[in-house]
Amino acid sequence: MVMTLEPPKYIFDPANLTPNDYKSGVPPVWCPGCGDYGVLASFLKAISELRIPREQLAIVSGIGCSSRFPAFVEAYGFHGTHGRALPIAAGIKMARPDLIVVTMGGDGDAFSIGMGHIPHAIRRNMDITYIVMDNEIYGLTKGQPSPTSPIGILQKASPYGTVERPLNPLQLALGCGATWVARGFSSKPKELGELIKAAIQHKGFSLLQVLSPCVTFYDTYDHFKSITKFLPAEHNPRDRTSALKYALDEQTLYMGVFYQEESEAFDAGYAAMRARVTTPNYGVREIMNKYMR
Ligand SMILES: Cc1ncc(C[n+]2csc(CCOP(=O)(O)OP(=O)(O)O)c2C)c(N)n1
Ligand code: SF4
Ligand SMILES: [Mg+2]
Repeated sequence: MVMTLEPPKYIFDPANLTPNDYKSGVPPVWCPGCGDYGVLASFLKAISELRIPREQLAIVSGIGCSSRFPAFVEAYGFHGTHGRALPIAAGIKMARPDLIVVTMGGDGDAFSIGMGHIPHAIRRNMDITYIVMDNEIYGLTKGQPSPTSPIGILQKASPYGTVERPLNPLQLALGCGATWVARGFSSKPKELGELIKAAIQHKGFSLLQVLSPCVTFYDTYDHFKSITKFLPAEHNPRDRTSALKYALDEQTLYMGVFYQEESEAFDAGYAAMRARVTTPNYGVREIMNKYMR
């Protein structure tokens, strides 16, 4: 008797996807009203519109409320250690260059403990998307100031106000030479979804800062609504100087693609280098004979 095997249920038709197809079934545990819900909804819509097969997507995070993200998406997920999402993502991308690798996390995870990894991810231009959900606070640990908190912020851990100036993530990325830099807002889900799609489609490292308020420890909804604006049409995203000018504006938090440039991603250069290494004259013994005398 010939048996016909039914395809496993987790393989689904990538031509017919909805955001719900990417829900893992694990209900998000964020506080009601947390901006991260908006980011999740925009993300699910973006990946369904890009028709990314679930087995082609890897989501990597560190630690924080926002870093719980991989649990809620039906894809490969890696909830890593605090600040180490980028090196984990880089390792995954090196081992499986065919995967779409998206790193998610918070401002603390990215710009405090994880800060050392960012300039290197940028200069390598690995094909990784980094979505930083910036609530200007450490949410998970109950409201300590983060590197993006404004000066003077009053919190339990800073009862007399902080004296440190905030870091500007877009200035950092542009200054390090990033090939794709943008800012979105969780309360603008349609535009945020488009930014997520563009970030994933960019060949190289993309940094998307998403303003995503923490309603419990530092509710910035009204502030962000009053200070955000889309980049004007005359801004040319291929002009790094113009991008920096808008990134440095302290009166307005501009949203949109600040900068984009097509240049060789790490993966392509690395593959070409490997092809040179594996030629017969470059076996381990030959290399040792040549260089290790
Ligand atoms: C090595 C280490 N140091 C400190 C912590 C404590 N810790 C967990 S999450 C976090 C900050 C999270 O802030 P952020 O990345 O902004 O995420 P949010 O919760 O705001 O989304 C800290 C300090 C930890 N888990 N591991
Ligand atoms: S503590 Fe803040 S960041 Fe964390 S889930 Fe609640 S609202 Fe969101
Ligand atoms: Mg945070």
